[in-house]
Amino acid sequence: MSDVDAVSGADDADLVAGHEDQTAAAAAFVAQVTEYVLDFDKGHPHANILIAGKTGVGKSTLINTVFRGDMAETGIGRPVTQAIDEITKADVPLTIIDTKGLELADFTPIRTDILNYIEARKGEDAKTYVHVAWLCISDSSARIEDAELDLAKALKDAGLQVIVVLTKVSRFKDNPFEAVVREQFRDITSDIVLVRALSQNIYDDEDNVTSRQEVRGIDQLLNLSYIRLPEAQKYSFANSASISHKKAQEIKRNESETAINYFCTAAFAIGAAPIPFSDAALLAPLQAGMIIKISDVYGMDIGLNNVGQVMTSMVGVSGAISMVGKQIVTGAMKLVPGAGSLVGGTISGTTAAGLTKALGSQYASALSEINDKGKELTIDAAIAAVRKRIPF
Ligand SMILES: Nc1nc2c(ncn2[C@@H]2O[C@H](COP(=O)(O)OP(=O)(O)OP(=O)(O)O)[C@@H](O)[C@H]2O)c(=O)[nH]1
Ligand SMILES: [Mg+2]
Repeated sequence: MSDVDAVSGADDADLVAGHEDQTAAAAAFVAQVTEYVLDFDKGHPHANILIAGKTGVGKSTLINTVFRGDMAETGIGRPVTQAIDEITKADVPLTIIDTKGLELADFTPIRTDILNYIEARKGEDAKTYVHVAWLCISDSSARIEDAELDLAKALKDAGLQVIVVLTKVSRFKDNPFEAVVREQFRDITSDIVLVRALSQNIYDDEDNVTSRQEVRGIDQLLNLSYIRLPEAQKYSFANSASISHKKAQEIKRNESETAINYFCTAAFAIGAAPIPFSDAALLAPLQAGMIIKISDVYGMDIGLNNVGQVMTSMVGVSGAISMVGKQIVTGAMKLVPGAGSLVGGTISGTTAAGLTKALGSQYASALSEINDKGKELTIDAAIAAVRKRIPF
């Protein structure tokens, strides 16, 4: 019998606690997990993206293609001024600042609106800052308006990272309009991205479909925006991206690491003064919080009700999550080579962080594996993938 088995055997008594104790323990567990999740969210606020461009250039279409949840269609638009709409959607940690009016003859009042708005958001809190702007220009327009150049310059002067997005692009290589845009915007930004947010058929003169142009360029836009956003907003941006894009999968994997590292640091702090193994349940709410935030970044809302099921399935134990904290940690030991023998029956900060990292990494790998196979991310699929990785 290993040390771990000996220790976990001694804890079985916990599982036969009375029903009332279980309810109270479950409520306490939920409260702790919620606190961990809220703390994480505080440090990883919404990503804020301003989008500007003449009417009909494809702003809404682009938003729906890049992000999950059909943001532009199904999100809630809050009109701030005549020119500005803030679009948000529950469970997508993103604020789109949709602006309009760039085509108007007198653009001046709108420009003032936008700049005042950006300034006001600076005043509140670093979390409300708008850092990145997508200035959309239709490739087919083949000309650049003074208002577009003027707004791009003003946004840059206001401290934003301006990305010029050529929309509805047909030809990506040696695009003549791209060269014009690069030249005209050279003093403002070199971030120019060509996109096609909708696929389209190409027809010959007999109206037969001769070929099809697929959605393209979104990965470059995702990549550039991700790079340009401040660290704190990267997690939310990755979370909000539609998983159908290759780059989105990559940044989601990256940001699941951000979540894992965050919770490992918290676990290390708990074990900084080594905790007796009997207190191992202290780590379970934190690890549950981590599983929730890893799920979130993949756009999967597992919620407090299912997190226990996912965790216990990972470590081969069963029972109410609130009552199996120690068993979870015991199970997690099996994921960490060498952690099986607990020196003096205590968990050090390093062990606590190691266990947490092992759980998080296995879970994130399971999710990205499901995604790589092109399967839908569901809780059942996640549990099945986790079980396959860690057979008990
Ligand atoms: N073929 C093709 N059509 C596109 C593309 N992007 C947008 N469209 C079409 O262009 C039209 C306008 O797109 P929207 O996304 O509504 O444009 P918008 O910039 O949001 O327009 P406003 O909200 O009026 O300012 C729609 O019919 C879209 O289907 C694209 O990449 N390719
Ligand atoms: Mg629109």
